[in-house]
Amino acid sequence: MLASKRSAGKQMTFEDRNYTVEELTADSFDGVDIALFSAGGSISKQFGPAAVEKGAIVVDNSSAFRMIPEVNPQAMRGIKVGMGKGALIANPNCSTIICLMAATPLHQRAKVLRMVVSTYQAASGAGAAAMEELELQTREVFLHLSILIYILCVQYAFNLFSHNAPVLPNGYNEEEMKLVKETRKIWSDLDVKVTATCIRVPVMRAHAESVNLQFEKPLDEDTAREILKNAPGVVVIDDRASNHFPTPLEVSNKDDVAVGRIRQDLSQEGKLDIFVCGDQIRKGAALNAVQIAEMLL
Ligand code: 2RA
Repeated sequence: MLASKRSAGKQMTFEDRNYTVEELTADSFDGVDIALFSAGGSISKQFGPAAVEKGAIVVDNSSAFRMIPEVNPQAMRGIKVGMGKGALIANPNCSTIICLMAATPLHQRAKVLRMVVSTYQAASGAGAAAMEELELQTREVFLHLSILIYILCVQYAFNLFSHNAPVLPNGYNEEEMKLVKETRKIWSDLDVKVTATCIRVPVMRAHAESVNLQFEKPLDEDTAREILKNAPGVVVIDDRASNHFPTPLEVSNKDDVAVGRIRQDLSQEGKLDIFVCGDQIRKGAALNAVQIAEMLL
């Protein structure tokens, strides 16, 4: 386990085993087969190439090209531990992974021409501090200390706001443009039209996404539901009679992405609406990276 000099020496426990954090240096990768990076883009840029140079296969949670095992395994063709040279494989952004886990099986059947995504992203996507902030603020609001929040900081509790990523000259923020660009990369389709609106919501760790899909070939809702029921890593929760559909709480701490509200778009022929929920920490980041690493063995 590698980290900055400041964290070196700390003890971490994972599955009842203790690990001592070591300082990350360019020499940290001698004899390493697989290196999981999740320390932000600048660290990946600085140390990813050094790790590849030492022959490690880097699975990176922040960089250039993107891979979801159930969606585009071909992106890893020929990359294996012991092949005698390193490689760099990147985890897509969490909102992209969760969206494409449901949209891709439908795309593979009827080719998506245009995708409109509205995301409702959990605090976990902004890090552990944001989760602590949400919990603290929620307590404070109930303890009638809310005036403190309005003075001090962004209110997560009982509030939602446009995603905290920087807004670009085109008016989209970086989170939205990741969905646009990564979908085209992962589907190897530079023509697919994607637009997204990413919102941060007062939910701890699972993202929700409303997705409208326009297809090249006809695809009815019953066929779409059957495709999704058989899609790897996806569970269908679509019970209209009891109004039971995916919720962030129901998918939290679970590996599968849940999809429901599967229906024809009544505003235009050839379109479907779906609603997707997935745990941002698991399938949105850590699980996807570990699945990539497992494919390398
Ligand atoms: C978010 N993209 O803001 C992040 C998760 N890594 O939710």
